[in-house]
Amino acid sequence: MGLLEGKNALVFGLANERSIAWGITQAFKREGANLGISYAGEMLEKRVKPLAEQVGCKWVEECDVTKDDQIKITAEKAAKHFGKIDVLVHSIAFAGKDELSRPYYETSREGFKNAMDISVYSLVALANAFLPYLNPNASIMCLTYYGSVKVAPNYNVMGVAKAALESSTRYLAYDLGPKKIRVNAISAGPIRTLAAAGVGGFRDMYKHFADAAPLRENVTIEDVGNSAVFLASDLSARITGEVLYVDSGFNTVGVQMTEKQEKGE
Ligand code: NAD
Ligand code: 0WE
Repeated sequence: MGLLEGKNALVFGLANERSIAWGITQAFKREGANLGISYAGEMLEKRVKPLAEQVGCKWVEECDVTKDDQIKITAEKAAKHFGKIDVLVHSIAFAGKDELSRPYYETSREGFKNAMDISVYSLVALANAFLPYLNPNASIMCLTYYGSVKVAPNYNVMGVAKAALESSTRYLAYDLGPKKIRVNAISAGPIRTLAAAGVGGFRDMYKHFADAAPLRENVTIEDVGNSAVFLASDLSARITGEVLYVDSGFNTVGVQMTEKQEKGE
């Protein structure tokens, strides 16, 4: 028996087979969930539809989370197709190129608003719109990154957005707790996805991560998928408002040294 047998799970933020959303979708499928997939932009349709087919997903809807009307329509369509929803995954973030390459103090008002709107407010908007259709014991989750807590060079406004996303996770968890709906965040280590492509210095940061993390390994979308199964399932029944690190232990290390330095060579 799969851990998510009979649960209706919606995943937002699938772009391609490298997406964290894809790792989560596949893990949910393995555990027996009924899947729904949402993506943004017509351009992604030809990439997302074949992936949805691979996991036998019949509900594939386009939804730009900056549009209140699209979110509302998507929630209504989901309710019509699934009845009630048990799991909602938010795997969405965006900041303009300038915001991720120029110094943080040069962040424009528009760039700041846009990053916060897509990467933070969208979780609030989705929770609100889907609330009437969520089962008791439902689980909502989002994806975050350590750049919310400590400075990750160039992550800039995204770090500020992730701090707000993690805080939103706690406030949503507080509000929805009495309804027995849980809200958590997964803080993943760096993964080579579309959102990481073309990020200046990502390659070196990715390599450094595996050298510095206690487990000495990079994180995969499969790793994140498995942790998402835990947060989606009743195994995590009393866990809410939490940030779960899936990062090979990287965040626990305060002073980083190379093996040579450790040995005093
Ligand atoms: P990805 O590019 O595959 O996914 C990001 C998704 O956001 C895309 O599907 C994109 O279409 C969607 N999106 C952007 N604007 C949108 C909008 N207006 N409406 C709806 N969807 C929109 O990259 P990913 O790395 O899988 O990112 C997924 C999540 O994981 C993000 O929240 C990201 O911040 C987080 N995360 C990524 C890493 C990493 O290293 N890749 C690490 C930790 C956390
Ligand atoms: O959350 C993310 C990705 C966020 C992201 C990435 C991009 C690149 C392309 C949001 N918006 C955009 N917009 C683009 O135009 N990560 C955790 C991956 C990531 O992104 C970084 C990182 C890491 C790690 C950006 C700068 C520095 C480090």
